[in-house]
Amino acid sequence: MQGPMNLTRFIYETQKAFPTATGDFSAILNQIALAAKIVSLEVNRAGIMEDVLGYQGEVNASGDAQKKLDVIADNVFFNALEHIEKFCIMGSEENEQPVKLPAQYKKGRYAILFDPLDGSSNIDFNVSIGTIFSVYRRVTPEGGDGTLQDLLQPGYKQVAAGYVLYGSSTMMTFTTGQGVNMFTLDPQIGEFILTHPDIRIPDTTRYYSINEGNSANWDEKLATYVDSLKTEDNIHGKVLSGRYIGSMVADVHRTLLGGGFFAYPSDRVNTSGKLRLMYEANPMAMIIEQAGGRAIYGEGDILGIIPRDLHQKVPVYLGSKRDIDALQKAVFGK
Ligand code: AFP
Repeated sequence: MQGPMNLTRFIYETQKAFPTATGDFSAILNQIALAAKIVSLEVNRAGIMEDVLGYQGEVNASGDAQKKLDVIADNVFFNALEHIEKFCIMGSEENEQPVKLPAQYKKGRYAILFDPLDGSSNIDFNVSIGTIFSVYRRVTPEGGDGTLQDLLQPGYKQVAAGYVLYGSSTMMTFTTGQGVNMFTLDPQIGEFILTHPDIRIPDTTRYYSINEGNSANWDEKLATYVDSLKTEDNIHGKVLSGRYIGSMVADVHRTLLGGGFFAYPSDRVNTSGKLRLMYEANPMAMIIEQAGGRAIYGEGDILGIIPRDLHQKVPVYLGSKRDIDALQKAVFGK
């Protein structure tokens, strides 16, 4: 009998297929999985902790609790990754500046960016949230500390990207440039098990995903396109259902498995949208493209953007190739 394909075995077998592999990625992915398990536990306990400590109902309780979890998750990821000597510099959505690694550790060949708890305003409502990560090969000379230059690379240079979804189950999805694989945490044994190998984003869908609360500020062409999804006059030839969680990891996860598109466009108020290029858009774009989909900012691909700032925002439209092709043609004339 073949045992379950747990994450460690998957990494080991994938590594065997590349005789020149150094094992760096194995260490990185295993430590990300460890951090994800710890954050998953914290997220699951968040509601109880609030009740037990009697914070509920206090004016700032929700805001504080949410901030606390953001900081906890940030520390958990940092602590899991700082000592493995695979990185030369880190970037966290929680920190304005690049994060240097402690002096006592050797500096490695990679740079990592992570958003430790994306969608955290949803915590109060027990809605799914997630962690997003993105890995680059360093471009500064090996040996010493990395710099901003190692982090500020275009998305097509990512060597790995992934997310962890803390939902009704905890799932870890990642790509190292050879397709996308998804693992589900078995809470009984504390292991991530491969449940969705080599995911391909479907061509057909029942859904579209965008915050229609902002539609009064949208470009007219986008409004017209989204309206067409509520009639049969669209590429799917049927009325679609709107699904919008407001937690990018959860919305992209559904899009990856269920097709269609997820968008956070620019509008008259948010002229570059809301999502961060380095922490949210690039890693999700790599995953979606590796699964056969497309991810654009408008006229061009997200992965081609030359970044200028660690926290810069970018409009995002990603999903099934057919849907993004149609949206790009209708809204951006390309
Ligand atoms: P928070 O971390 O503040 O909850 O923001 C989450 C997020 O960056 C992303 O995960 C969502 O897709 C997006 O914002 C939702 O934004 P809107 O609430 O404006 O729709």
